[in-house]
Amino acid sequence: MARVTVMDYKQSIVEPSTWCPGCGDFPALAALQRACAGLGLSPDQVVVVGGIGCSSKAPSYFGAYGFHSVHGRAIPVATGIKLANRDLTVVVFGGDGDGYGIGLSHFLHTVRRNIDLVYMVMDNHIYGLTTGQASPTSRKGMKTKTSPYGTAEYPVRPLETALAAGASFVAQGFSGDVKQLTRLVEMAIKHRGFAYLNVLSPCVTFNREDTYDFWRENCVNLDDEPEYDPHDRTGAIRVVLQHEGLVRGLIYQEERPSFEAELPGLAKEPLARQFDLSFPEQDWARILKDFA
Ligand SMILES: Cc1ncc(C[n+]2csc(CCOP(=O)(O)OP(=O)(O)O)c2C)c(N)n1
Ligand code: SF4
Repeated sequence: MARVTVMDYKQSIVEPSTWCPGCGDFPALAALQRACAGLGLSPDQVVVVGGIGCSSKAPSYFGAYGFHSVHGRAIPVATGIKLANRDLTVVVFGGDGDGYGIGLSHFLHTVRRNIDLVYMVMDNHIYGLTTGQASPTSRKGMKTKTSPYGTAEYPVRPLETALAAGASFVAQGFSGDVKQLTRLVEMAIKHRGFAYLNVLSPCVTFNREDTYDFWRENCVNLDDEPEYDPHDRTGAIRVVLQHEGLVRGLIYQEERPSFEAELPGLAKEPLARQFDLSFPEQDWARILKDFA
């Protein structure tokens, strides 16, 4: 194949995008496109999986394989894809509602299993697609459609949660800094194991509190902290607690075998190549007819 460029990854299956102008998901998707092209990955070796939400529509806007699944279940779908063919780069791209609400248990179990996936969460602290209800990461007291007097609950704190659950890679990026975000995505793709990347990605339509300016002004950039050691889990938890989650950059990374590497059945060829998976033409036609 000819040299891969970012334009290969910009080929959208669905045009035009339904994302609002200024949505933080645009730069985050651009970072993923740049990272895949920058690493020279061929689009036929990349799969993007979404659940349901604005952010979860990413597979439709990305020039590679994609699977737009159901709300909160993107990680199990991605796990199946990865275990069937571990040669693929599998990226889950979704929202905080999708991943930290209905999908939270999948997140925790995948963290501890250390399956070799990239998980990018567009954390806008709101339900975007359903037009502005409180999400699991909405700040306590935040006024939303479902909390007109302010939310009564403390938010899920995903960075601490992932670190405490044993994550081997934890990073946080910001849609207002595509350069850093692209670098973090590249590191996440290269990491062997579950690479969790929370992205502070403003919803410009339904969240007027967590804006580009708010995050730009209030986030500590770990790239500017030369003393910070991203290989010390206790230090990572400390820095996240100290800044109440308002940090960005690589927070923690540890080398340890991925789930697939621990399974003897997957040690040789990917499963997809161990069996004949060819599918008769007439069966395709029958399945497509069922969905028509
Ligand atoms: C099982 C199920 N429950 C609820 C919904 C309704 N629903 C669709 S998207 C969504 C939340 C979207 O928020 P988030 O995942 O944060 O993504 P965003 O739209 O903000 O990118 C909800 C509750 C659904 N589609 N399926
Ligand atoms: S509603 Fe919010 S999250 Fe959805 S596309 Fe618009 S700005 Fe983005």
